[in-house]
Amino acid sequence: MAARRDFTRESLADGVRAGDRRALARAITLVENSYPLAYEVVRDLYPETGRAYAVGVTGPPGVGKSSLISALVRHVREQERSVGVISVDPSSPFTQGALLGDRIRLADHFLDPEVFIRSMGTRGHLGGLAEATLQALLVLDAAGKELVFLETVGTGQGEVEVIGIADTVVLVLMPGSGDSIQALKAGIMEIPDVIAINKSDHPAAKTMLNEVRSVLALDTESDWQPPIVLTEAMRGENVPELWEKIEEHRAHLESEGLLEQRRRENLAGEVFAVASSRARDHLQRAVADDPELRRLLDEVQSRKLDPLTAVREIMEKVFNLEDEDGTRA
Ligand SMILES: Nc1nc2c(ncn2[C@@H]2O[C@H](COP(=O)(O)OP(=O)(O)OP(=O)(O)O)[C@@H](O)[C@H]2O)c(=O)[nH]1
Ligand SMILES: [Mg+2]
Repeated sequence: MAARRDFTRESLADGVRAGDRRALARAITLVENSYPLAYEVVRDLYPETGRAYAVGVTGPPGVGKSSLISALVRHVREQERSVGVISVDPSSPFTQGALLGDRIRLADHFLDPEVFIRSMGTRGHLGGLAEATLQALLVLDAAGKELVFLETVGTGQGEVEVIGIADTVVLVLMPGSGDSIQALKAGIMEIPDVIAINKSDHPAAKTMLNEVRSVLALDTESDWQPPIVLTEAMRGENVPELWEKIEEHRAHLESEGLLEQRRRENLAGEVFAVASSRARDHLQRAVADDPELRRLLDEVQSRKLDPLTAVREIMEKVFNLEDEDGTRA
């Protein structure tokens, strides 16, 4: 899927600006495969972004994130708002694999020209999923999507970079998501802005609600107490209420000037996340390609050289860095 003849840097950027589906699809495919043209187009579009509101939806596998997003999309479409959905599946090596399940659940919206849905797996990204997600979000933003939902599977840490660009983060749990409760309690998982306990048709939903409440009660300092909504995505139960809570969070951020602050922090975080991921790749490649650096690793493994000395030498050689390895007195 190379950049085809029919799109140039200018025509692709213009197509995205006009919200043209074919241009959008092409731009995101290029983003996904780290094509230089995608980089140039996002660079051209970037000054026009910052208008879309990004809602991150995270939670353990199978809790109903896609189903809830589908229901939320239905709800906001009644208000005539244009929507983008990026569904990120870090466990899927193939985009197609990631697509299949979500396709079925989001299929209701495929005929709606104001809804653009895209799944992304890990294939093809040189810069990792955080980079691809950020770029895809910027493309949808430039295309004038008012709302963008970012879905990613998460149990605490790995998803942070993907979801870290969201303005409002919704954590979806279901009866039986005990591990997530533990992760919240232990502070491994960040407290989200809104919590949905989905599959409320399940008999243990109320128990789950109480458990989540008791964990949140531990935090009395924050000026925003995350609301908890019991939902049933399949029947659209309490979906308007969930959307209302998301809107309330947005209003909270906007009224206190916190949205601007959060976005600045998110963008800085993304720059560091992407740069770190690239630096790591560069380091791994450099070590793999350099027999002398590989020998340092061997020596550590055979206990001839201590790890920090190896780190120091590798950093010096690969990044020209000295004294950055914590070995200072
Ligand atoms: N009983 C019940 N089942 C639900 C509800 N919401 C979703 N499901 C079902 O739960 C399963 C998983 O739903 P998805 O929306 O794919 O969940 P997900 O969190 O996006 O899953 P992954 O993306 O694979 O992590 C599907 O079989 C849904 O039909 C609900 O409210 N009640
Ligand atoms: Mg899903």
